[in-house]
Amino acid sequence: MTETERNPVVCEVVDQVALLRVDAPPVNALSHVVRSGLADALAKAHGAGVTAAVILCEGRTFFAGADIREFGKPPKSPVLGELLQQIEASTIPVVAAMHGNPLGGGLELAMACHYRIALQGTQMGLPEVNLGLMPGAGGTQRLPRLVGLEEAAQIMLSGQPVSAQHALEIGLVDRVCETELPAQALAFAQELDAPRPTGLRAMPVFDDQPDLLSRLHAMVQKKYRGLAAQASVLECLEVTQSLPIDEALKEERQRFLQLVQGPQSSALRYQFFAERQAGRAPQDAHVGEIRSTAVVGAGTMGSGIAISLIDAGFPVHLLEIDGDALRRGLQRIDDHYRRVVDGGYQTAAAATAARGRLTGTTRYTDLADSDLVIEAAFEDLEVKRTIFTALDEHCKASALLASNTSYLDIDALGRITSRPTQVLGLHFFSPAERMKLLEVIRTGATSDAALATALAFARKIGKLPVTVGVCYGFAANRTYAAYNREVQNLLLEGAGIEQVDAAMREFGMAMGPCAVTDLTGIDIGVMARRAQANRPDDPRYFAVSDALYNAGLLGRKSGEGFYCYGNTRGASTQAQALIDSTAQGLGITRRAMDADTIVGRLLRAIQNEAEHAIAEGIVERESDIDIIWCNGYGFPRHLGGPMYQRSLSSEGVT
Ligand code: 3H9
Repeated sequence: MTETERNPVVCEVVDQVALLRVDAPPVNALSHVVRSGLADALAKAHGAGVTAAVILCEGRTFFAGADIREFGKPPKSPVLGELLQQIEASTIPVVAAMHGNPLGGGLELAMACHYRIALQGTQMGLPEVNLGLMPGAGGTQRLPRLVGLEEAAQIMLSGQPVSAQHALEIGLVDRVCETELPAQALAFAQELDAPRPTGLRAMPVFDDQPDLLSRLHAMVQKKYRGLAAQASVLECLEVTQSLPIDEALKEERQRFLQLVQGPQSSALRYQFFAERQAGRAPQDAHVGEIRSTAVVGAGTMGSGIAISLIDAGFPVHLLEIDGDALRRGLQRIDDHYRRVVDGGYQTAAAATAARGRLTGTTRYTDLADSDLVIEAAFEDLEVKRTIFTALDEHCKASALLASNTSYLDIDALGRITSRPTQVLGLHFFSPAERMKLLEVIRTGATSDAALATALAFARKIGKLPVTVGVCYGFAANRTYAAYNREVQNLLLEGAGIEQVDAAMREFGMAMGPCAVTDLTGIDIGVMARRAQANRPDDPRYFAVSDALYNAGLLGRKSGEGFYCYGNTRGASTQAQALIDSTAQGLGITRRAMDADTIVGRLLRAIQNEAEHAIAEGIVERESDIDIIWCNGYGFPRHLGGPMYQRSLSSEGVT
């Protein structure tokens, strides 16, 4: 700790128990100043003749992990592992009193304590894999000793947190309290008479669970293919089985350090900070309260949006133009809840509670009290104009009016209302109830307060918002169209359908672009382009899609598109013949193409279009494009995104 750094750790002695309170906002990350403050406070507690010590945190959470901003910098003593060994070796029992999100190094610290008490509602875990890392301060050794190998592997490989209740059931915590964590932790500490050596329990071994290791290997191969962190977690569990704990901890640290320096962790850490930056509200903007909401349009998108809102606890009026359309929408929503309950994804009680928050209506007057209305009607400017005129007439003056349009001019929609400052776009991705990405579209007139309110709301419904400006297709569809346009160029120039898809899958995309187009339907893009005012005057422009559309090859919905979906599978010979004849008609000389060329050209297409969008002020920063691609279009997060890839190649890294 330097002299200018505030010591975030305060130690007070209450009834012979040392309370070590840490206050390092926003999330009590275990930075150097926190680690050294804790080490000093613990040493002092020992000298104060106390019978036990309790470590607890102020603010919203117990330590949310190591300080990610310190990764890649030279480590400063005490490193986390050293502090944890000091805690574990303490001659007085140490109790971790947890609330909020004890994660990563935070949970590792708690596991080095002799006892753990958690406030109801606490979510704890080892999410290092989400940053391309593995636990590096004893997590791989202490967690299996507490909860067994299978549960520990599950927690570390998935990176998913577990609830306080579950933690109690598996032995990760000793007690769960409903309220008053500090007082409860103090009382708990006073009951103790000796430290319990958690770290020195015997390590469970794979030999006692014959098929566990092979199941875990199969999982890593299949579910986490190509991910260095998950592979490393499993290898570490395997090779440390027979090592004494000190050596096992060294082995773990080595692997952790290797991962920190690796390309996947760099990309994932970049993603972590980019995600938080993308939806940042304008400074000092007033965040309004959203209590009641409405969705206009009960089609697939509208229903999905309504589900997202009611699942997050918001009451929703779902409006349709007539009773039949409304019934169909409500039926779709009921079907969704039946599926998720049957599949075990949601409890029946939670589904019933969510469904109870939804009211169907055909009357705009029912929307009078809504704080936010999201229009998700047919993609036609005239239809949307009519809706916005009605909304402006019936909704209270303070209500925000949002459109879920994918392409249309939201400035124009704002202008027909009496409140253009409160009009914006909320562009959900399909399926809206599952996809995290949300483009928040700010028009030229949207106020800072309206934007900040929409961004806060987006977070509350569990979405990942990215703020963009108004242009045809905004940032996501605009760059995706550029990608798709280049796919068509490649097909015309000689690349095969399966070859393009295989190259992109091999690169890491969740699906190849031709298969995606078949899934969404070739007609969707054709219709959108036909409605486009300034269609580029280029005969190649989506010539392949037009040819397939004219021949009735619409994709999965028609049984054939780029691929066949009937008895015969694989690329459609008819589609290939149409591509060949279109290329011939355009006088294009076809040539063989390799995977590197395909990947390189497709990435450049995205990057170039993104450059234009940034230059026009539609997108603020390159990382926003990466967030869009990784969360909207299946770009692998561990590769950082298309713009991140470009920054690597300009540095000569790839
Ligand atoms: C680890 O622990 C390795 C160890 O095994 C071994 C070490 C040797 N560090 O997300 P929010 C910032 S790896 C630094 O918006 P929420 C974040 O950038 C770590 N900063 O809040 C943001 O800053 P800003 C394992 C961090 O309430 C602010 O805090 N731990 C860290 O929606 C608020 O964050 C993790 O992976 C950090 N560790 O969610 C946990 N965490 O305001 C990562 C957050 O300037 N964190 N910040 O944008 C999270 O999952 C969420 O932040 C959390 C709160 C759930 C805690």
